[in-house]
Amino acid sequence: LDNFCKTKFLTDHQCWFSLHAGGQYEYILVEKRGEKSDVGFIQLNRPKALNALCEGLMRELRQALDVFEADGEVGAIVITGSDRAFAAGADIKEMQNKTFQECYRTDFLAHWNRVSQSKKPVIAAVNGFALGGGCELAMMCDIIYAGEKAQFGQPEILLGTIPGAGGTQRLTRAVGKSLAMEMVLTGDRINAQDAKQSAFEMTLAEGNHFEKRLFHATFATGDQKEGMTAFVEKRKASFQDS
Ligand code: CO8
Repeated sequence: LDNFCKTKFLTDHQCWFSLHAGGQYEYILVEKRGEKSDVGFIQLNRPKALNALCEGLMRELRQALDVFEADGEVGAIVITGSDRAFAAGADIKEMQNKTFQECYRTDFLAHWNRVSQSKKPVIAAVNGFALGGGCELAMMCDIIYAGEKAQFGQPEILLGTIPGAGGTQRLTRAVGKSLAMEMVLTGDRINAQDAKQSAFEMTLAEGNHFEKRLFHATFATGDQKEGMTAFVEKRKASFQDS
């Protein structure tokens, strides 16, 4: 992104418009909104996959955040999805066949934290499914506004894995230990009313690091392979505790 703008000698503002007009983004829609064009608006736009967070989408999200952060006109950033889905989680088809070694060596999905590192306030406007990584993405934002149709959940257990982007940590702080454990251990979802609880703000580095290692370790199990394969093959998983 930097190179793109630098080679064209663009200012941040021009860079943004150039990217926008040039359709550089495949998985997100990006524009500046508000009377003063001071709201950076990012819409996840992968409708056929319910905004599943594939590598490409997350890369573009980081790029858009970089552009808005560097843009002096922008005061706050909004991340949203569609009525049907904020995001249905990390892309299961993309990670289905990863090995433990690969996850560990590449520190799989480590860069997802970018959203929580934004220097400008980030608001998640959530409707529809906010599941797994989608729920975690929403919780990385500073404020969550949830619509009537919002459904939050951490269904990783149904895939033979665990939350890997802060779910075990941020959810606990957002809805309390009891409900968080219930959600993580059953995969059950909650709606906006249930989720309306106290705010959270933590650094969470240690907890997140520990969680990431355990998340990676699930890729060494047969149950993760079975859970994700079953999802892709549209059948119920048959877990063997392996
Ligand atoms: N990944 C890939 N594709 C997906 C995903 C996903 N997470 N969710 C939905 N899709 C796809 C489906 O495969 C389907 O595509 P196709 O038509 O090509 O088969 C399309 O989106 C529509 O989905 P459905 O037909 O299943 O739609 P339904 O309305 O019947 O169901 C659900 C909607 C309930 C949302 C269902 O799609 C579902 O259960 N999705 C999976 C939800 C899930 O398990 N999310 C967690 C993923 S794991 C995760 O996020 C781990 C995060 C770890 C982060 C670590 C960071 C360091």
